[in-house]
Amino acid sequence: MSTPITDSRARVLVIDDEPLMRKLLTRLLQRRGYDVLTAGEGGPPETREKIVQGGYDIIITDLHMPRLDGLGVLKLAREVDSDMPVILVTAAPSTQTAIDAVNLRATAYLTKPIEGASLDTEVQSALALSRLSRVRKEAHSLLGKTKEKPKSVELDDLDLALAKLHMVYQPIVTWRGRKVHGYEALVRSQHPPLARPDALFAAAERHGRSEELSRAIRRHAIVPTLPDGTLLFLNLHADDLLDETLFEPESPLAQMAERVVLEITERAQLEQVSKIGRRIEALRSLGFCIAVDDIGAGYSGLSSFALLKPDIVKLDLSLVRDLHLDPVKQRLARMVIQLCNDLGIDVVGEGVENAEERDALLSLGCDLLQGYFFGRPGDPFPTPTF
Ligand code: G
Ligand code: MN
Repeated sequence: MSTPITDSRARVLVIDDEPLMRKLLTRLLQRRGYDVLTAGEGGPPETREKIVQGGYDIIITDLHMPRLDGLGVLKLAREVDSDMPVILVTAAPSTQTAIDAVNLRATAYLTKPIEGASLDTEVQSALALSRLSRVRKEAHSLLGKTKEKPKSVELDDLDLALAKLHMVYQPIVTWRGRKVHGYEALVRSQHPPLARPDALFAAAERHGRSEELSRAIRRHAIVPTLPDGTLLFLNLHADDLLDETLFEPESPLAQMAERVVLEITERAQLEQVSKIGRRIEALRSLGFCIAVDDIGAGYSGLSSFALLKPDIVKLDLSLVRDLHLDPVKQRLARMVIQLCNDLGIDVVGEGVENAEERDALLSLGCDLLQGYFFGRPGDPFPTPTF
């Protein structure tokens, strides 16, 4: 007699284009006490429908199928339910499909011929894991304040994300000059779970690897093809100010310091960085310009002006959004811009999405502009539209 499974009558969706494999898997699973649904017989539309309909606890899918293959199934399943366990089976394993499977968080990657015992183990642990994540989700929505636990696979995710870093560049234009003033370098990763910079930074921080991430960003940001006459704007994390390598005169970044603006976000907890004034001075004497980023995002008011004595100030996009419609925002922006004019500080308006916001900034005396209206972040180096 086969071992009884704890979760009796769990439902398995078996997807395979070969009738014989479907039958084999079905028999194997039924003998172990699972209910089995099948798909694959009617081609992709039918398979898609069955996946979307739900009514199963786990998917076991063949990898190589015409049109909708196993990775396509996995992608679709992730859209339907990000925690759905999906086991891929293949007679022809390859490194690339295994990597893709990891990136899409496949639960397991099994090679045919399938052994009953290993299938059993995989299915049971997959079901337990998905139940666990459902319980956690429920607890989270019930209690509201339970912190998202870092996923167990996250360290692998972070490694993959770091291996797949790249930079995109967004133009900052001078309206008066109708030309590019500089490019802001923004980090991206091609590893989907950590593609967004905020997720990436949070994961790096949890694993104590912020410094490694920041160094990788600085390495990647420098591109020899930076167009003549333009500056490179680079975001710094507050903790980067504690990294000695940032202050090394022979570093590739310092070598081009005269063309680099280091952006320090106003959201940063700068008070916690000791001797901050001296560190900023050291950067300045290497030739870097300093910008305060995200002014108006509402963290520490204007105190960072005194601390950083910036060369450039960047107005947060929340302040720019609908600026033409909002007298309160206009007043705040006008104050910042006037103050900066008096101090000889350049102002960049960020997140400009339409002509009205552009004109509102121009009328307040802000000539340096950045936003989707002029150009989205892209491969080095996008040409803006005016
Ligand atoms: O915090 P910081 O200003 O460095 O962040 C810039 C972010 O704003 C980038 O992720 C960039 O993609 C985004 N961004 C740039 N321009 C626009 C815009 O016009 N609208 C919106 N919503 N986001 C923008
Ligand atoms: Mn920035």
